[in-house]
Amino acid sequence: TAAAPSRRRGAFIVFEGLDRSGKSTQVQRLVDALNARGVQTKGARFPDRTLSTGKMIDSYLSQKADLDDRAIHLLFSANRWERASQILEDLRNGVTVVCDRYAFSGIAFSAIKGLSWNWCRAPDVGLPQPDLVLFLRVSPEVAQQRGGFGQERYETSEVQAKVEKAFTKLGQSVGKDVWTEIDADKGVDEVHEEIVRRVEQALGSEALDGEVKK
Ligand code: T5A
Ligand code: NA
Repeated sequence: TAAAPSRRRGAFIVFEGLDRSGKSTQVQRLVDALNARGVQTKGARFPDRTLSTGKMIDSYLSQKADLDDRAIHLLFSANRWERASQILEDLRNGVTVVCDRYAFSGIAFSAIKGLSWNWCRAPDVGLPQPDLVLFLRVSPEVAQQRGGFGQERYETSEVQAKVEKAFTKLGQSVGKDVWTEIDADKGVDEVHEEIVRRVEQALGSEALDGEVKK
């Protein structure tokens, strides 16, 4: 596929999924593949542990610090807002941004604690909206084969099962043209090829002639 004409904005592509669904692996593969085709592309990830809010989030996830459920929710959102203007600038300059987790993770991981969906959604309202969400669906059995659970918060089969339900509900609230599920039980190459097919369709979208959705 040829590079998109320069008058177009970049595409905002978000990966979501459970632990060990292969998000980080596939983000890197996609960034490299698009750049190799002449589509200027950058990677991003949330939480971004290098930002000031990211340090507090890192302490929370690694269980060095405890925080109120609402406080950590707002920090995850603030972490996205810290990066938002850079993402917007890149997209407007024609750079495609491929992001490892975004606001869907924010809602899913907080809603399972009993916080209301509307309260969870509110702090992310106004952030750049993805043109495409790739939800990597991995079965618990396959995820298990990719290594045991780590020491971080949320890395238990109980939490993962609840989060999967929350993601499924979120997916139903997002248009099918934006939210797309990928069978992530398959091998790295096979998953990558499927992702490239979906992304090629998104890069052809007329939406990229317009402004970034918020
Ligand atoms: N969170 C996040 C919130 O609560 N609120 C928020 O707002 C946000 C943004 C962050 C945690 O924070 C929560 C969610 C998370 O609990 P993280 O640092 O993003 O955590 O960690 P994870 O995304 O969970 O990272 P993982 O490393 O577990 O999963 P990935 O990125 O999905 O998987 P990846 O690519 O690192 O691969 C894992 C292993 O599997 C292999 C890889 O080589 C690697 O060893 N692998 C495959 N093996 C076979 N076949 C394939 N297709 C494979 N793909 C990868
Ligand atoms: Na990861």
